[in-house]
Amino acid sequence: MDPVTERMVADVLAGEFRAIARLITLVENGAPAAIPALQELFPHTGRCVSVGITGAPGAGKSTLVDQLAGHYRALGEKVGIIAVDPTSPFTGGAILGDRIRMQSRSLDSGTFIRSMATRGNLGGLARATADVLLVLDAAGFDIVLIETVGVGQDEVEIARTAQVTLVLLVPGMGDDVQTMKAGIMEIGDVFVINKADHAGVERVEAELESLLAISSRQDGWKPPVVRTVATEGKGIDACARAIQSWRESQKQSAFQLEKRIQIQKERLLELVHAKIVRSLLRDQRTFGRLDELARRVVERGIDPFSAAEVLLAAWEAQRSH
Ligand SMILES: Nc1nc2c(ncn2[C@@H]2O[C@H](COP(=O)(O)OP(=O)(O)OP(=O)(O)O)[C@@H](O)[C@H]2O)c(=O)[nH]1
Ligand SMILES: [Mg+2]
Repeated sequence: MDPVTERMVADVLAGEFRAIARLITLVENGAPAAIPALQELFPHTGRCVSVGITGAPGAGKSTLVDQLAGHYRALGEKVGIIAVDPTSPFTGGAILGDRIRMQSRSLDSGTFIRSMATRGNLGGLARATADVLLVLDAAGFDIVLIETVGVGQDEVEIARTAQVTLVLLVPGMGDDVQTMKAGIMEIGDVFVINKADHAGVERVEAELESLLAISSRQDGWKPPVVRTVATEGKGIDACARAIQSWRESQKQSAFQLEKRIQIQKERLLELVHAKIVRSLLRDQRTFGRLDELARRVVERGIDPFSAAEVLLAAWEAQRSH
């Protein structure tokens, strides 16, 4: 490892924010220099708890994250916050608000806050998030809170990188609970009804409970439902307790271990996939053939399956040299 990377790794292990930020930028940009650093850091990981917080735009995720951060800070824990997709059209207006709100937190040396832009590449972002978690874990953070906006499949992927996922609902969603079912209900380990100071709490809670009653999870966990008023700090303790009880229940769980192995398997295949593609494209001739083949497929001169075979053959020929 070059001395610069070595120095950075040592600084990350010492918990230095500047080094952490620098390495995260490398991870985000997919810089090859990040790999040896992550390899070096990996043996120092495995202690940190990651919590995904997801829900509709404006549900109060940032406010809740801020409150939870305060809760864990009061217990003396080091807290990392990752806000994913602050540049989405939904949140554009909230960035400034987030900044102001989180400023008090960021002055505190025990809290590290980082925004991650999606740049239209959510698959890559889920992977990058996992690597950022690795960095923060190695840097000695006890808990990392990951805020993701939305209810789509891509957010599900990001949420899967966290150990426990909180799904935020708000009163007045009506039938939305039903429509949310497909994407997000399965990933919720804890359901939080935020803005419990608004009318309609009972209704959304009843709908949620009835949905939860008919859906049984393979791991046998019954997701608790917690009410919060994030702006007033109400229900934060209950929220933290729900996270804690989930953790306790999963420690001994063989199912949970299987799930983590499954996720790891996908991640390893993604890495291999990315590496093969990179290696394939590194060869200028193969790269040139990609252009040529794509054009021929469009012109119907070759079918895409055969074209893929041609590329793979070129890659294999290149490797055997
Ligand atoms: N009345 C009430 N307002 C709340 C509560 N929690 C958050 N809010 C307000 O709801 C608005 C949105 O809160 P945010 O925390 O920015 O919500 P968010 O889910 O992070 O929003 P995006 O990141 O834009 O998707 C803000 O004006 C908050 O002050 C709550 O419990 N009760
Ligand atoms: Mg937010």
